[in-house]
Amino acid sequence: MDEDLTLLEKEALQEVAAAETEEELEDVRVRWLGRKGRLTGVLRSLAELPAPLRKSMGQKANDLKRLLEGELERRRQEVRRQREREKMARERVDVTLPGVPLRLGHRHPLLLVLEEIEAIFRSMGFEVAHGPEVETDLYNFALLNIPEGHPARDMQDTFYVEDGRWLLRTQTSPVQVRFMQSRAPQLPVRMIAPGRVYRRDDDATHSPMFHQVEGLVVDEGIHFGHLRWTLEEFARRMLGEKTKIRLRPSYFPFTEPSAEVDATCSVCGGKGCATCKGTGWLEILGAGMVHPVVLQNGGYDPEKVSGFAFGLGVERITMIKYGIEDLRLFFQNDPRFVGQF
Ligand code: 2NM
Repeated sequence: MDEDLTLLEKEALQEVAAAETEEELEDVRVRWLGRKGRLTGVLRSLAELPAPLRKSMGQKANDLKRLLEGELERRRQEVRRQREREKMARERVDVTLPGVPLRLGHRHPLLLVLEEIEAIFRSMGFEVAHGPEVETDLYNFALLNIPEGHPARDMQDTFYVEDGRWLLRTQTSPVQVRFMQSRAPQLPVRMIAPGRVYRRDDDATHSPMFHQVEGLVVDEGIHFGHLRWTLEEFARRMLGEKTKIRLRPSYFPFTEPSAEVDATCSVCGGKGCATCKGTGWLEILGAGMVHPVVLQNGGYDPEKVSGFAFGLGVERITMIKYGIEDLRLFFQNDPRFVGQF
C-alpha cells in the first residue's frame, strides 16, 4: 500500500505536469479528487484497514491529497500565465509606429472673415444683433423707406413665402429697425447686424443666399465725418493699414445722402491690376446718413438725432481679402478649397 501511494503520487503529478489548459487540469482534478476519483477511492478505503496501518496510511494519503491540490493550483496559475504571455505576443503592437492622422475641422472662410469683421466693430464699441431670416414686408421694405412698386420688391428679385405676407429678408436692415424700436429713445445706438440674406439672383457673381453685415450708429451730432472715419478704420484693419477709401455719390432709399465706398486695391496697392480692372480701387460697401423717415420708424426724433449706416457683403470682402475669383467656391464646400484658410 505504501508502494502504491508512491506510484499514485508519481502518476498524478505526471498528469498535472502534462495538462496544458485549465480544462485539462480540471479533468485531472476530477479524475483524482472528484467524487469517484482515484485518491478519493483510496481515502474511502482506509476505513477498512486495521487501526495502526490506517493511521500511517491516512497520514500519507492526506499528505498526497494536499500535495495534489497544491500542485493543481500551481500548474493552473502557470498555464494561465503562459496563455497570457501567448496572447500578449499575438497581440503585440508597435507603439512607436506613426498614428493615423486625424483630419481636424476648421472654420469656413466666410465665418473666419465674419468673425474678423465682428471683432473689428466690437473693438469700436458696436454691439452685434441678430434677427429673423423670414421677415414681413413691413420690416424688410416699408419701414426702410422702400416704397411700394420699388424694383427691389418685385417678385423677380425677392423670395416671397406663401401668400406674400412673408418673405426671405433681402438685407439685414430689418434687424436694425427692430433694434432701434427696442432701444429708443436710449442713445447711442452702435450696432452691426450680420447674417444670411436672400435674393433671386444666381450666376458667377451672385448667389441666391449670401452674407451681409449692416452697421448703424445713431446719436446726437452724428455726421458724415463719423461715417468716413469708421469705414476707413474698418478698411485699414481688414485689408491692411495702408488702405485708403474713397466715396462716390450713390442712392439708397434708406439713406440720404448715400455713397458707394471703394478701397485701394489690396492686390496691387492702388497701381492698377487685373483684379481692380486697372482702376486701383475696389468697391467694398455702401453707406449713407440714415433717412429721417427711417429714424422716425425706429422710434427716434430726426430733429434731435442723426445717424449713419452701411452695408457690406461678407463674400465680397472675403474674395477681395484672399483673391478668390469665383463666388461659387464658397458654397461647393470642397475641402481642397475651404481647408486653405
Ligand atoms: C447699405 C447701404 C446704405 C443701411 C441702412 C440701414 C438702416 F436700417 F439704418 F436704415 N441699415 N443699413 C444701409 C445703408 C445699407 O447696404 C449696401
